Amino acid sequence: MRRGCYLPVVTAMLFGAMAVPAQAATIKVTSTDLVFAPSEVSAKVGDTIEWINKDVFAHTATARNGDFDMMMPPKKTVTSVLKKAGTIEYYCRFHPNMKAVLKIEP
Ligand SMILES: [Cu+2]
Repeated sequence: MRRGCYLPVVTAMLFGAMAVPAQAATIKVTSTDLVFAPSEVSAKVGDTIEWINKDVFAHTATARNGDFDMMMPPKKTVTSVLKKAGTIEYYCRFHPNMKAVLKIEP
């Protein structure tokens, strides 16, 4: 009698697993007083980086190898999904002393 109930539940679980890749994480990088924190982040391809700018001026997260160039308006949060593996040094184009590293595993 309960047999009919199982199939839709199992199907929903399977689709859910496919829609959301396992272990995808959201990692926060905060810019405060001209400093990226944490200054070194380990992530994986598919993870999302949440760039949180707590300063009253704009920053960028600009990869030295050209992989990304995120603009962070003052007091705003922007997100990007990591697409390529590698160890990427990045900096702020407006404040070149702001530097940090993103280690992205495949
Ligand atoms: Cu800056």
